[in-house]
Amino acid sequence: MNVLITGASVGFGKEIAKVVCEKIKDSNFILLARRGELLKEVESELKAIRSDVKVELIVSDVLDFANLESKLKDKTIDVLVNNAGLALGQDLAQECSFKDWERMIDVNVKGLSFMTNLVLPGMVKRNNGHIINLGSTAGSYSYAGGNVYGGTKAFVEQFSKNLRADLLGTKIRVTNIKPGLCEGSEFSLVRFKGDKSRVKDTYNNANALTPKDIAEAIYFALSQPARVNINSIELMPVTQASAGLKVIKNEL
Ligand code: 8X3
Repeated sequence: MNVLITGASVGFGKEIAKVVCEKIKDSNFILLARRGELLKEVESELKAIRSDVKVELIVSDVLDFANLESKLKDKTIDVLVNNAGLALGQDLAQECSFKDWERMIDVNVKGLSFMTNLVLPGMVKRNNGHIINLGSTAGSYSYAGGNVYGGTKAFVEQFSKNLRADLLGTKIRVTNIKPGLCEGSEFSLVRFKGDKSRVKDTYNNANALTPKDIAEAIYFALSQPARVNINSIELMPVTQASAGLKVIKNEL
């Protein structure tokens, strides 16, 4: 089984590779990310888990379309994990920079759509494949500062559902994984642009999800019998919930 993971150098991507490598004995990997040195470390970790695993590394941005097209055009991909994505900022919409919004739209929407568009025809031709998209609870629930980030993840949700509609009659499966608060990746460090105290505040005493929790959810979707499509898995730490609407009681 050939598994292509984007954003594979750290965090969720790395953990997904490790869990799948360990639990699916015939899994081989194409790991894609911008940072080659970190990818090499993931490769070593996978080889330590299973010495017979085949690993190919592609050092690229998911937006480098020409490079990815040439590197991936002849590959057989059985599983595409669209993991690359980011949040930039958690400010109120009126205070955000459009550059941040644009980057989130580029990676989370354009990058994910491009990878899917590239890999899907081969899957359909072989009548085999599973697309795992990394959505978010932020695509289903609103919160202040979620603005465009949540919007891109709502795209992932609807895109995943629409893919299922288009793929009806094939054996290809599509799953949207929607994590809530998760610690142990670079997500918040990127979101808060290196501000470690905001990262600390975010996770302090929250007992948040871990990348392993996300990877195990993905393994669950992958390991179902071929007749079962897990449409989505939404997971939050027990300490997090959508806690209803609120009213500000003053005169506006
Ligand atoms: C990230 C989940 O709660 O930080 O996708 O927005 S949250």
